[in-house]
Amino acid sequence: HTTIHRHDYRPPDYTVESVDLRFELGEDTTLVRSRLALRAAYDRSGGERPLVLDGHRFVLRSLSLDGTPLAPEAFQVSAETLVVPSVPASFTLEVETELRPQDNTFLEGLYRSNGMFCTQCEAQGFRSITYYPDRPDVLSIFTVTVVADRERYPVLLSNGNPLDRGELPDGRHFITWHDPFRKPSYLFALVAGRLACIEDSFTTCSGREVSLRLYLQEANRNKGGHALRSLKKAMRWDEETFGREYDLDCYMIVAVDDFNMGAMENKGLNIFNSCYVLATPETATDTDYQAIEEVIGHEYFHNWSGNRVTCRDWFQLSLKEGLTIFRDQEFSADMESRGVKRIADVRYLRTAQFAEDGGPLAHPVRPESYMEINNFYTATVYNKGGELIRMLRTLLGAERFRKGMDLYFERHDGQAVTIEDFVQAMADASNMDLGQFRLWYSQAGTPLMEASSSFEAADGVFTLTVRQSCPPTPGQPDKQPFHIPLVVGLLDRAGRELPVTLFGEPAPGPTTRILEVNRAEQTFHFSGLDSEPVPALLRGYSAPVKLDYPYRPDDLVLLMAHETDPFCRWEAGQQLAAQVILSLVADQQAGRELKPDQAFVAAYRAALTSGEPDRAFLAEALTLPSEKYLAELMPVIDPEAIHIARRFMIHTLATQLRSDFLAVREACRSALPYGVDDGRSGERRLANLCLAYLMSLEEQAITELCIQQYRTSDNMTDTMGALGPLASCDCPERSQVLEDFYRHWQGDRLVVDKWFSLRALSDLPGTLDDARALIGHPAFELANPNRFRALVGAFSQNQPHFHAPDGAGYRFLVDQLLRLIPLNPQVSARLLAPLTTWRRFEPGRQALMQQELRRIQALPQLPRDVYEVVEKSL
Ligand code: HT7
Ligand code: ZN
Repeated sequence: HTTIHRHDYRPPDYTVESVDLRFELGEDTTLVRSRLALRAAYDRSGGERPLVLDGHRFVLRSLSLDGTPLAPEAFQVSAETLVVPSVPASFTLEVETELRPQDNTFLEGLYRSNGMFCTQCEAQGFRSITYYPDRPDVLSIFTVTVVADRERYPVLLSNGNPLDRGELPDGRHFITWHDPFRKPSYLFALVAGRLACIEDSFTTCSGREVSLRLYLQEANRNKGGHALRSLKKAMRWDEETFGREYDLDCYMIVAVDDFNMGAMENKGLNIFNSCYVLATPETATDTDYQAIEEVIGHEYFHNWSGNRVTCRDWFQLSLKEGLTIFRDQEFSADMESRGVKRIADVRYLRTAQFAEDGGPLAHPVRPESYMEINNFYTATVYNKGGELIRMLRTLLGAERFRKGMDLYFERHDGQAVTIEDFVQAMADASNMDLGQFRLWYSQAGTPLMEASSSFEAADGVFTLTVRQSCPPTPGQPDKQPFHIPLVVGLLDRAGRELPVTLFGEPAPGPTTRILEVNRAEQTFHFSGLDSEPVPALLRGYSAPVKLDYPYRPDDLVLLMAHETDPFCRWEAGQQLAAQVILSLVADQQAGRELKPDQAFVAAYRAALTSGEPDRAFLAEALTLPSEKYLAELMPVIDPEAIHIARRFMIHTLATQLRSDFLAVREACRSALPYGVDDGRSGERRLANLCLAYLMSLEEQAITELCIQQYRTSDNMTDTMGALGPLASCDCPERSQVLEDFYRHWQGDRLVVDKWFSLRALSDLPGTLDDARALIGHPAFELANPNRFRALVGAFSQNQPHFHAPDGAGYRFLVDQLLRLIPLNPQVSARLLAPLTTWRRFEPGRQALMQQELRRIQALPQLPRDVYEVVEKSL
């Protein structure tokens, strides 16, 4: 397996002026005829260069150049390419290939899912359909004819607009699609099947009517309304926020059950994992509804950030993904509660992305090399990439940032460009020097900011000193200082916001301000202060860093109660909780008795009974830091001690605040029927959080309350709110309720996924045995990524069980991966991630985790995806 380096990039030798594809879809074999109009893009006076096309996993049927079949000696076929050593400057190449989509379990290229044909071409799936320069900087005009049996496949779709349709002999029919926009092969899509369609329309800001069509299985016809509504919201939002209008006459979305990732932004024809489309109140939780809105928005926003302006090469992946993540986060923030959305995004970044940065696969937002590009669809490229865009907006200000976006789209519409082109547009539009900022794209690792302060009472000056450093990462032992926007505020002891006046500036300054940190150590002086303030640091989580400031517990309590920025207010509570839990972890490790921390209980009670009107925010504030986040804070992770300490805290709070939890839950429950977007999702969340705390008491009366909620619930949010705690409850009712749930929902694949996950995530001692048994359950499907993730993926997130000291959890994961690797290497490689963090554990677990990685390493003919992850992590 070879490594590809960013610096080896060369422009393509041949470009494709146009491509005509004809698919004859069959039950046994599928025939693909491709006609490429190719043109040399280099100066031929310096010598002729061979035509090299990518292609694999199909049978080559015929090959001709300008209408004449190529003699066998005129071309060479290798495992991954077709080489034609001598070609004219401009010519037509016709290629005929034969495929077996029904055998394609990799789920890339053309494959079958649930009786339909569909495609997934990003990043390099197109090459398993036909020979092609399968790279994002070759843009072409596609015309696609799809031929299939009319009865089985009444719906035939591809990108763009329908051009022609008709009947053919033997009960077949065809439709020809034409996409007027030049696009790279990774944005090609095709769908054929017996599908229901729900329709709507959208009038763009310039008055054009766009037909919106959502295709799904007939049985799911009633489940697409929310996705379509979300699409219309996203289309309007992009016009209003970024001035971006949709460009084709129709926008199609297809839901498929077998899909490696979340969704795919193919031009005019998005293909979605059905879990990001289908929802009814009975089958989807509030969180599912929000995720659907976000992913629908994400794929729609790609139409500009990704499709109209695409990536020059895959090292530039964050150009489209970081930017689009930022756009979808902002969309969701505008649709929901901005503060709560920011907290959720920070939570994800600090668990998933920080773990990447601290592990053997750490890479910069713009990687320097890869073996398998599919392994680089990571939280670093996506979410940290999104944070870099957010920092640019903070540094430039909203107005100049928008000017930069406009300039970027204007300059590069129709092009395949680089991250550097994006940053240059931002620099040009703002006249800012972003030289140092560019290091964020090239240096991996999470910077640490250590802050300290002092106060001179005599002259009322508060001094903040900030030191930044960044730990070494693979291939990058030393780091240069980053350009970091540090947004700060100051509070007095009564919790009032103070003006932030930099020494030497006229008073009073604004109540929040952006400090630009760009050296290894920097000092800021704030004047005009009567008493020592409490600083609110990193408001809005203004940079993806770890911040260390020696807050005293009473500072944190003050920030929890009074800070104006929702992130900082939430973060104060998280820090306080983390301090307390980590000291319990130390007690547990030392064999000391665990004792309640009364100051923390008091602070928590104050929050619980504060009457905070944003119930979703309150739920976030009352949720203890996750086991994974706590693990991030420890030099050597002890999953058992973390679990015990966190459970002890939950039990302590539930014991001491029992009546408060009951009262808040009661106040948040409503007799009204559930409504999507009824404005009560925050209340449901808080009520269910209170129930989860109360269930830790293992009291019969509470268990009955929980079962009653399960039985009377009219929506999946409250059903799961009851089932989650029940799944971890050692009570006789548990198995009845879980059985009842399965029996009721066995016909709904997405709900059955929830059932598998509930069981895999249970706290109870028999969870590993249960997970093993579930592998043999008739509803378990090895080859369906959602199902595999629901059981095996969820189990690997169950910290105490996955990290069982005897290694049985690791063994279970690898036993299942050994079966999945031959079927789906891409999904297998992603699910290996929890094992790659072995260096963070004590020697016993380290050895067990490595041993399991070696079992995979020993497989003959390891696929490139898996090989790369295993080799880099061992
Ligand atoms: N751009 C899409 C990425 C994607 C993908 C990548 C590799 C293999 C399968 C895949 N399915 C979708 C999704 C997105 O970020 O919008
Ligand atoms: Zn994306």
